[in-house]
Amino acid sequence: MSIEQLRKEVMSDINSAKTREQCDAIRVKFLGRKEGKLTEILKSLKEMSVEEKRVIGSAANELRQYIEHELNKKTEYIVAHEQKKKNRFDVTKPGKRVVSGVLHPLTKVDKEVRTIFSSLNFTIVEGPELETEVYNFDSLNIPAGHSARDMWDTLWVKQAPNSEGLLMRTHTSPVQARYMESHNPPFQIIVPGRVFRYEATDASHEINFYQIEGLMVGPDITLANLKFVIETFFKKFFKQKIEFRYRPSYFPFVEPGIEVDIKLKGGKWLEVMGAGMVHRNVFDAVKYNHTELQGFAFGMGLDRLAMIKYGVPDVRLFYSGDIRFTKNFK
Ligand code: FA5
Repeated sequence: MSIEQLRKEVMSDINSAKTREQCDAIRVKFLGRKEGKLTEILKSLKEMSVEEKRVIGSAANELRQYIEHELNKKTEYIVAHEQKKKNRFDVTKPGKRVVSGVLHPLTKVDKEVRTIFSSLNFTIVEGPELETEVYNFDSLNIPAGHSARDMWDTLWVKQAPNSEGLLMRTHTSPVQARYMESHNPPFQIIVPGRVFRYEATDASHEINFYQIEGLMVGPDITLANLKFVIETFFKKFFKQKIEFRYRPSYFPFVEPGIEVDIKLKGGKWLEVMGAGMVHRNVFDAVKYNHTELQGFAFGMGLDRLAMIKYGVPDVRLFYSGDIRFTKNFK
C-alpha cells in the first residue's frame, strides 16, 4: 500500500472517530509496534534500495508525525466536547431534592414560649449555667444545712465552706436573685435556660434539661395575677381549652407555694410547674422592702411541655442526637 493511500485511510478513520477509544484504536492500527500499517512500511525499508529508502523513508516519517499530530488534535477535541456535555444543564432532567434541616423540638418550644411571654409584656432574661452556691441556694432561702437542699441533687464543681462553692445550677431560680439585685420593680421577666441535676435518668428525668422561670414583682401583685398569666400562657401554648388545678406545695423561696396541674382534652392531670408568692426572705436577701412589695414566681420544665405538646414518651429522646427523631417535628 502506498504512503498516499495510507494517508487517505488514516484521514478518513480520524474524521469518523467519535471517542477516545476509537482514536487509540487508530493509533494501534497504523502506528502499533507489532502490526501497525505504517510500522510495517518502516520495517520494510531495510530491504529497499538507497534511493527508495530516502524517498519512502522520509515520506513515511512525515506521515507518522502527521498521524500523531492529527490524533492528538482529535483526542483533545473529543475530551473538550465530553466536558462541555457534562457541564450542560439539562432542563428536562428531574430536579434534585433539597434536603433542609429542621429545628430541634426543644428549640421550637423555647421560641414559642419566648414569643408568648413577650406578647404578655415579659422581658426575657438569662443567667449563667455555672452558678455560685449563694445564688443557687442561700439567696433563695436555702442556707447550708437546710434540708430543702436535698430537693435538688447537685452537680458540684467546687465544694467549699462558708457557701463559697460552685455548682451547675439546679434550677433557673438563681436568676431571680441576680435580676432583683440590679433592677427595681415593677417588672415581669421570664428566664429560659439549661439546668443540671445529679440524678438517675428515666423516661421523665434527665440530668440536664430546660426550665423557664417566671418572676413578676410590684406593689400589689397577687396570686390572682399568677393564675391569669399562667392560664393565658397555657391556652396560647396548647391552643385549646385546658382545665387547671392548683395544689399547695413547698418551695423554700415562695410562701405560699403551689404546684400547677393541667388537663388537656381527653387527657389526664399533668403536673407542669412549681410556683408561689416570693418569700420575704428572698426579698430581704436582695435588699427589697418586703412590706411594700409582692411578687409571684414560677418554674416549669420546658422538656415536659415539649413532651406533652408533641406526645413524646421519653425525655431522653430529645438528647439522643438522632436526626430520625428530630426530623419528625417539622
Ligand atoms: C424547681 O426547680 C423550682 N425552682 C421551681 C419553682 C420556681 C418553684 C419558682 C416556685 C417558684 P422542681 O424541682 O419541681 O422545682 O422543677 C421544676 C420543673 O422542672 C418540674 O415541674 C419539671 O417539669 C421539670 N423537671 C424537674 N426535674 C426534671 C428532670 N430531671 N428532667 C426533666 N424535667 C425536670
